[in-house]
Amino acid sequence: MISQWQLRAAFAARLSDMYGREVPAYTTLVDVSREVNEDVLRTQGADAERLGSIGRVTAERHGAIRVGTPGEMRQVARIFGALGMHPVGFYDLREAAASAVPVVSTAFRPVDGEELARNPFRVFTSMLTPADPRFFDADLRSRLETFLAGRELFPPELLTLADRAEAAKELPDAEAERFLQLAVRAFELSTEPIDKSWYETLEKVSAVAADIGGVRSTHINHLTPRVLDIDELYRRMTARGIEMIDTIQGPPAWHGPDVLLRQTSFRALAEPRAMRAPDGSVQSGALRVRFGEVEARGIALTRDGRARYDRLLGLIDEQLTRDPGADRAEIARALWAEHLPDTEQALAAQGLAYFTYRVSPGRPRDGSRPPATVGELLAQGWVEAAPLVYEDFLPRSAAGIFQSNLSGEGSRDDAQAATAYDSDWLSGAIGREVLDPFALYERQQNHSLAQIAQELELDDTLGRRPLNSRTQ
Ligand code: OOG
Ligand code: NI
Repeated sequence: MISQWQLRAAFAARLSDMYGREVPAYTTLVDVSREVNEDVLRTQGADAERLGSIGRVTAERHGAIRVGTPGEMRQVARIFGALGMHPVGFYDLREAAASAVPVVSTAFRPVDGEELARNPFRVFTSMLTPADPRFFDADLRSRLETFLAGRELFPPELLTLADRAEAAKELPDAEAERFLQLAVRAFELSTEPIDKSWYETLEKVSAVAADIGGVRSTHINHLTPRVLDIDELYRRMTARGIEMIDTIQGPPAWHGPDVLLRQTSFRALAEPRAMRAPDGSVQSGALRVRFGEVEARGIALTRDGRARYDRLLGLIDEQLTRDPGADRAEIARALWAEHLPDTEQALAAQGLAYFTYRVSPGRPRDGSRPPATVGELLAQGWVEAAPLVYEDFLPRSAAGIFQSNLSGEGSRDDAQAATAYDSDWLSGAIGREVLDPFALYERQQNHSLAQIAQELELDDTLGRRPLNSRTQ
């Protein structure tokens, strides 16, 4: 029998093999990431593994796919459900992007600590919004919806096996093998000829719309390894002659703890694709739809911490508007130093980041009673904190990744009212609850606090009240 996490790990590994065969620069990215990680481990020792074991980090990948309809989204959810991955978070990239990115998204990922430690494979999954009149007029919308309704992304056999794996949380060896083959095949780039004029019609509105709705299949568009020093990775990739986008997105490099997520990418390479002309003849064309991305992960921020991060992004924008020639990273570093505490202890004490706590092996054993707040327990050496790694994505960065790979701006008519989508709408469309990432981190943190309360015979509200308060 192959268990759910083994299926997930095997799927991630096979997808990586497939992508490496098809996109050679990805292999370079993985090799350089491994070298950087080994160097960081050598120089930092145990500290390098503070946000995940080297085993986890080396195997860690996120992929991205795009689908066209709620029905396709429901099918994707069944395939990822088989792998123990659940929809987490709602991202509205229509609003986060300046150019035409007509999609809303979620990320499928494992949600509990043990499963994440075994293999945290996640997939950023976007769904086209043909009903949004800012991008699609009534005629194009109806042609697009008809086209999407007529395609089949996933064979019924794959979906049946997926349901079986999800229900039993495992599959017999032969069925697991078949499931993995079919699942990897579903995310390969298709060789079927593309209807050139239809593709180009959509491309005028948005390259993303063409990538999703201009073809009869879906594909992984990037597969992202995790690196422990993304600035060093950027330097080494550039030295190897691979042209990266000009920034690292997300928080700046600074002297304090890494928080959230930093990402950078290289632009999609032109790949030969068969195109069918209106007269029926098939010619060879080229499309840029698959690119490379790499990321460094930091500590998960609480709602307060995240609000501060978002406010800092706003301040960076303001300063850049006042002084367009200024260096973005410099501005960001200065703002970070001014507005974010630069130690894990301070992030914890101010309730800005998530940690799990455990009773310290070196706690006082002189018969004294432990203090009643987490802050005091930490300060007096009764408990230790371990940071929770950020397992999710950032809408601004995601929009930046989409945009860095668009050849044109596309078009969008902001005089039209947007069609509203939110997390509840997406839950209904998928038929599964889209989970709130903050609630998941909080649950992990509170679970650890409840355990401490039990071990130290403290008031059991410890896990349910603010970190430095004595009563609820
Ligand atoms: C997804 C872009 C978002 C990330 O890492 O933020 C993403 C896409 O291009 O389909 O993967
Ligand atoms: Ni990505």
